Parts: sequence; C-alpha cells; structure tokens
Amino acid sequence: MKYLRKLGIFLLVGIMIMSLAGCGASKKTSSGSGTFEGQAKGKNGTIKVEVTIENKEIKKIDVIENHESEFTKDTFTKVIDTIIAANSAEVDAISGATITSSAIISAVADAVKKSGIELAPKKTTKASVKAENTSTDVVIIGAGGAGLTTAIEAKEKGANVILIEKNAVVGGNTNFATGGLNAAGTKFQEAKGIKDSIELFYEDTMKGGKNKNNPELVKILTENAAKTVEWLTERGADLSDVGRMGGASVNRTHRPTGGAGVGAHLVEVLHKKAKELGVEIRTETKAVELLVEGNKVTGVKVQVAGGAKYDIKAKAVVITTGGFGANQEKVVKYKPELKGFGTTNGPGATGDALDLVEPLNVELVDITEIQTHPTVVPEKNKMITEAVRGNGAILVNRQAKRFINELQTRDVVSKAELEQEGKTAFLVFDQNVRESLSAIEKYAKLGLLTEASSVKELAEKISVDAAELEKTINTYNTYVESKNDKDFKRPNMKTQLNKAPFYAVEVGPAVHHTMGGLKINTKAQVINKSGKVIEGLFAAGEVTGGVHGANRLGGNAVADITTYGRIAGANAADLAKK
Ligand code: MEZ
Repeated sequence: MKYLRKLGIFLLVGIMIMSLAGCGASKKTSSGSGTFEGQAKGKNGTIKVEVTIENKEIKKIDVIENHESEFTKDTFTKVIDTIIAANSAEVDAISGATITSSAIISAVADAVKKSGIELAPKKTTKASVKAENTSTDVVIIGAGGAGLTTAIEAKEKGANVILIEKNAVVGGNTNFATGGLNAAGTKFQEAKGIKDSIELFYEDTMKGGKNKNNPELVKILTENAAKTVEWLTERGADLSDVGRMGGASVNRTHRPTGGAGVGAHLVEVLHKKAKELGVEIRTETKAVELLVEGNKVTGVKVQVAGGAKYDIKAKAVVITTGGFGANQEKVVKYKPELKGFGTTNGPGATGDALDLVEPLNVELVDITEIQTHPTVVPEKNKMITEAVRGNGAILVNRQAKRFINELQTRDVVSKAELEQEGKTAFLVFDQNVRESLSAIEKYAKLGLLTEASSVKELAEKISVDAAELEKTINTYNTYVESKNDKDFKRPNMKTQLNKAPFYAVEVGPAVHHTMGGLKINTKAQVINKSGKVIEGLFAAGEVTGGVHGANRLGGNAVADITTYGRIAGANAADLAKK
C-alpha cells in the first residue's frame, strides 16, 4: 500500500514536470524543430508569440498575447506572412503600424533566438507591386474614414473606384477617433427622449467655431449628419449610444453600444463594405503629383513601395488625406506657440495634400487654426476621450480644486489647464462613470488609471491635499443633486461621484485637429484663389477648411468626414458619368 502511494506520488510529480515543460517558454522536440515563445513591447503592452519551427523552417506563428488596437489586425497577418515567406525575422516593419509590426518582428526574433536553431533565410522577391499606368472613373487619395466613405458612395453610385493609401493599413486617424459622431434628429436620440434640432446643432457648431466657420458648409453638415448616421447604420455600423461632448447643448454624440470607441469600429465596417463592393484599394501607394490639363485635374501620379511611379487617370479625383497634426514642422509653421506639444494624431497625419495642391493655386482657409485636445496623457500621448467628462468626470488642479466647466469647448479647457500649476490637471471620476463608458476599459488595460478605494487614498496617490479633494467632490455631488453648478455653471452633470473605486489620470493639452485646409464648396469641389472651382477635384474631411472655424466641437470630425465623404463620393461619381 505504502509502495503504491509512493509510486502514485512519483507518477504525479513526473506528470507535473512534463506538463510544466509543456507550458514553458520552449518545446524543442528534436534538433531543428519545436515550438518557442518570444515577446517584445508593442504600442500598448507586451506582445507574445509562439513560433513553430520544423526542420529549421518557420511553419506557424501564433500571437498568444497582445493589447494592440483592433485596426492593427491586418498588420499581424501581413507581417507574419512576410516572416514565414522569408523564414527570417529580418524583415521590414509595416508603414502605418510601425510600432506594432516591429514588436511582432522582435517577438519572433526573440523566440528564434531562444530556440537556438539557425534558420536559413529564403530569398523573397517582394510581390511585385503593379506599377502600370491605369485609368478609372474616380480616384480617391487617402483611405481613412473620409476616403472609405467617399469610395463606398461613389461605387454605389455606379463609378469605378480606386482608393489609394500611402500606409500599409487603412483607416488613418479615424482608427484613433473615440468619442463619437454628432448628429441631430436621429432615431437613436428619439428613443432616448433627447430633444434636439438641426438649428441647435448649427448654432452650437458656429458658436464653438467662434463664428469663423463657413455657414453654408455648417448648414449642409448639420442638415445631413442624421442621414449619415442612417447611412452608416444601414451599412453595418452601431451608433445607438448617445453621449455629450463639450460645447453641445444636448446629447448628440453617437457611438457604439455601451460607449465604445467609434473610429476603429467605423473603419472595420467601412473597409469591409468597400471590399464587398469591389472598391480597388491600393495600399503603400502614395500620391506624389496631381495630373492637370488646363484648369482640370485628370488623375494622380503615385509612387509605390520600392519607388516605382505610375499614373492613375481619372474623371474625378478626391483628396481625403486628413490633417497635419502629426507634422510638427507644419504645425509650428502655422502656430508657433504649439512648438513642443505632443499630438493625438497617428503618424500618417502629415498634411501631404498641402504640398500636392500647391501648383494649383488652391485657396487655403483658416490654416492657422489648430486645436489642442485637453485630456491627453503627457509623454504617452494617449487621448482620454471627452466622453469621460461627458459621462461625469471632473477636472481638478494640484490644489485639488475644480477650475473650469469641464464641458467647455476644447480651446477654453486647454487654456485653463495651461494656467494651472504644472500646466496639467487630473481627470477624476468614480466607478459610476467607468461603468457607463466601455471606452474607459482600454485606459485601464493600458495602466493609465490611478485607482483607489476612497477619495482620501486617491488624493494621497496623486499627491494632492486629501481634505481639499474630498471637499471638492462633496461640493460637486451637491451640485449634481441640485442640478446647479454654482461655481462653473456646468450644464450636464450626469452622476454623483460617490461609488468606489475612484480614479484619476493626469492630463494636459496636445495637438488634435487642424481646422484649416483646402477651400471647398457645398458640393465638396475644391476652390482656387480666384474663387473658381477646380474641375475634377474634390476634397472631404480634415484636409478641408471652413467647416469647423476656429475650434472644432468634439464629435464633429467624424460627422464631417462621413457626411462630406458621402457628398464628395456622390458628386465625383456624377461627374464621372457625364
Ligand atoms: O471629435 C473628437 O475629436 C473627439 C470626440 C475626441 C474624443 O475626445 O473622443
């Protein structure tokens, strides 16, 4: 019996050792073969991969841990395919998702190093990118939210469409948009009993833009945004949740159920739709010159990865390249006081269109109007969506005092923060707010939140006076109850901050949106310095100027890119049919 028990323990220990070896970092089965783990730091945290090698050849790469944004999914597939084809981790990173793709490459290199196996790299000829002159009805430059929308609309109107994108991945800055899309008079507002009107939306937008906006463009935006919400919904988007952004009189910011981020969701829906419709999307294809005959744009010269150039002739060209918020040189050129500021923009927002249109004498509007977003984590450049304030968070300074109506427009909140000690502030909220907005989960995963079980503990953790922070929050809670913010007249106080845990994030302003750009009319046609339409040339989204005036309201960018994207797509297709 004793002997049997001993044998049992012996076997159990043996099995445990074997299974521990199985779930360990490496499983080398025989020389030149095995499965090995490797890791590297991605944009949002650790990326872990499991690499299967058979007879010195990489056969399979599984990503077993990653915290990267949804939109990088394509990047994973592309870079893994490249590594397997080359049988080597010495491959190039992918433009538009450089940090993520470099991390995958490094994680694979780590696994290969741990394996001790010497791989024999294969010579790969980069799949030859077609670099032949071609022609189409409509060519669209830039596959962000505006470009994808334009492409779908033009294609659905019967045009043949080529959509080019300089990066290897689509989505551009829209991938980072979080807060939502503003629209007045939607069925989603109606279902929630929200009383809104196009007039009120128009007034808020003009006031937010300090009346510098082009009233005709704002009229078209505000009249058509609700139709855009319908259009997007019909094509698969979920915009059923409605929240509040700074400068809005009512809740009109549409976003996915539970308050999830809007941008990556829309890019996924639009990308899928564009592919389904047969839009030809050419990535790693950069516009280098507009083709012009007289006063007419007739196509675009492009350059592909590897350097070859070719022409795409088209009956209509639409520029949807976005703003220049990631281009410090251009930002400082137009607004020197923003020197040294961080940016919320993806690396592609470099303002290429400003150079492209230079020979065409295009009128630029409000080009010096550049917006900072007030709740960006310093150094990390992670934007904390305005929806967190919209759903109840407050801002306090280092004296633990509120200093502004948190739902003021971005220019006003940014300025107020820069006047505080340390030029930053703390965004403070509770579990009520966290539970109301799923976008916050991403910040928690990224480790951006300081969490505490009481206000006192939170104050200690962020080094502010505990009694003062308790007083500030208690006073704010009485304002929520009486619906009257006696200090700053904040209009929308959604919830008392009284449910533990409590949270804080240090935030400050960073470059967010470039309001200025190419002058367009209400048909999205581009206008030159003599006030004339440039035939065959359209533009939509952040590349244009006039819609937002001196300051854009949160939620109006996604409304702009999709609404004017639809307008540009429809008019470009019409022109092509003529
Ligand atoms: O429109 C925006 O820029 C926006 C809503 C950003 C955000 O705070 O989420």
